[in-house]
Amino acid sequence: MSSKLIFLLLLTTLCKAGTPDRDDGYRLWLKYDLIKDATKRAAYARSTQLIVLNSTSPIQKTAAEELQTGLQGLLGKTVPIVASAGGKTGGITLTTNAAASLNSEGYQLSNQQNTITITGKTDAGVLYGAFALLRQFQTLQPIDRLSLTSNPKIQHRMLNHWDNTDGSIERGYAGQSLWKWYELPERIDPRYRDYARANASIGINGTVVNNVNASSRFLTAEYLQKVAALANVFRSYGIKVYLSVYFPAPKTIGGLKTADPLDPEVNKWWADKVNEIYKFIPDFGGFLVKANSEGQPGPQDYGRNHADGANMLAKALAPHKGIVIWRAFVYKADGKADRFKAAYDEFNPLDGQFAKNVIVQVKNGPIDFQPREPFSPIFGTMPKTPLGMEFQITQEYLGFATHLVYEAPIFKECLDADTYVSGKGSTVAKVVDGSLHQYPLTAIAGVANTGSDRNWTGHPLAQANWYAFGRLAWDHTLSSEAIANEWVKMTLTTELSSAKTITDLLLKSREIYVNYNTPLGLSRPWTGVHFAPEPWQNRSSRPDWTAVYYHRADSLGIGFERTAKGSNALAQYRPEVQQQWNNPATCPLPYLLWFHHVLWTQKLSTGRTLWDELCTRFYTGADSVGWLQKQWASVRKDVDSETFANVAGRLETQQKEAIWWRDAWVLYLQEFARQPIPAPFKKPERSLKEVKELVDIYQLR
Ligand code: BDP
Repeated sequence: MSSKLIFLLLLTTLCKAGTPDRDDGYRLWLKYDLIKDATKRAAYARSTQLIVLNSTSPIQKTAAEELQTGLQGLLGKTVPIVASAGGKTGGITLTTNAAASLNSEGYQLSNQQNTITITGKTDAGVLYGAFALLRQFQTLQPIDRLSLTSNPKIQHRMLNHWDNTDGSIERGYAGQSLWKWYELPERIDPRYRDYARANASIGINGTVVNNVNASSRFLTAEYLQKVAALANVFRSYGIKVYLSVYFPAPKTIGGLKTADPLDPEVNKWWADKVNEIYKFIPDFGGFLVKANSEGQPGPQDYGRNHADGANMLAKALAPHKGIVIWRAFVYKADGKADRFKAAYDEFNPLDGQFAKNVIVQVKNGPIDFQPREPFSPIFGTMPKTPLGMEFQITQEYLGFATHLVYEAPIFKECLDADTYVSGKGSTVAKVVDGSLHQYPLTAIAGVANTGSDRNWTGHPLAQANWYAFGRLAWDHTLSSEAIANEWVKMTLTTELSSAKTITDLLLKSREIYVNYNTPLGLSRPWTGVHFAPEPWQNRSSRPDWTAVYYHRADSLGIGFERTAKGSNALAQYRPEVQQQWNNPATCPLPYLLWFHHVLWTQKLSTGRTLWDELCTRFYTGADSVGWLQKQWASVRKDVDSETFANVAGRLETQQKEAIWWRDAWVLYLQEFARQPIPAPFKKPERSLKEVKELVDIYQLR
């Protein structure tokens, strides 16, 4: 071989090693690629010569092994796990200390004379500490003076999977269910462990494995064995399993004539069933229940209320320390009523009536995971009932897997909202973390966006949403920006300027989406696949499942009047909150049409009329997708080629769809507003009829 050829070959290999290449996204944020900077590696190597594990706890063993795996990749060396340091310094010691001033899952990291100690009060604390330490390395933080204490603010940090027995996922956009029911319990897909690792690394400690629209089959012995097999994998990662239950199961699989929660036989059936579950899964977490909601049966079918239903299940679970998570997502098929008010109206009168091991899980907004909603008025108004938060990570209303929407700002907007229930500063976060009302039980759930796609979430950047949910569930005071930046560095690139560009693009993505999809407080929760807007949709089996019910566009204006002039839903909030939203002239624009029916010709604080402002938002929103594309193109050199191309392709689709959605709204609304598209924007190239056809084709797919 000529020396020239050898040189060329060498050059190609070097270039390949230097440029990230072909990453399928499977490893998520736990990539552990070799840290490029040799000085950094050497600095880290000084304190990572040993992993000292002096415990037989399976969770601590997991912690040690995770550290070993992580360090192997990041530093390129095998770090031995030993039972004792034998007087040597320069290692990592894992330890529990029951007296440590930490809460039960918190951890402390310290580095003294190049010896790192990870302290937890419990084994789980040690595991979270181990991942936190790895995060320090992955994000290239200095560790010589490491001194960090962190406690989760919420006890139950959970994913809710809306997965069915046939492998489908309700509102899932990343393939089929991760759980291969047909292979379980005999075959354990290695992916279950990787799922658990990812969750544990961000502090998630519970998983509801099946859909809230639950099949009774999950309560049969056949399925309990399958669920137990999953629990066996998750246990050493500190994760408990929960099941969604079908309320009439005593009838469907128990052979009883009723599922009345006050019936003694029904009570006995549930008690026996729960005992059986705990035989299969000794650390089973409990039940999640959707009842008397969207056609699901529940206690009201027997003239009982939600508390009766929840308490009956709670009684069965209490001896095993299991909990009931009862959902507040309810509304009746009443076209005259305001769906906004339904959950509060049903649940608020029940405050204080739930058993001790019940937590009521409330969606962040009063309607249904819209791109922007005001916080649910239930938060803050049930001081005697622990309230858990339900966020949606899967992008049901956020463009599925083709639109980029980084969700931390959605979660934060709700958590940071002030309920004013005990004066200024009574944020939703303080309700949910229990600090405001001293709730004995606290919980936060995210409806998962995971699936069988190789990269777990379909859109590669949607991994950031799973990550952000976990980080905020642990500590809601973290900023959206800090979380995004951390995720980018762990997942995509540690090159500072590209990491900053991607962080910035993530942070702006939600507002861009809102602009071309639901600006100024529009919403679109009507029935269907929930992808493209169909503002013309006016027929459905229920009036509150039509588009026109929500936007209320007419020849005068648009928006849902929820002040005293309309449904008066605003009265469900504290006066201080009402004051912010009550007056259309001062109501913040993002919430305007949530609460007011506003004239097309009304001048807004921007100086434009409502019609012009709507158009401006629709058009600039759609145009901004072009900006996202440009930003993404600029990071090409620092992002691996497969991920780069994957995101670039999706952004291209997003651009196309954003224009289509903008056109759907403006062309439809123009028929009411009867005004031209304001300059400098150009009339859509297609007609309303053409847009409708496009949507119809999509729905058929
Ligand atoms: C809606 C979804 C529906 C769910 C329901 C729920 O469209 O598929 O079953 O919420 O949360 O967002 O129960």
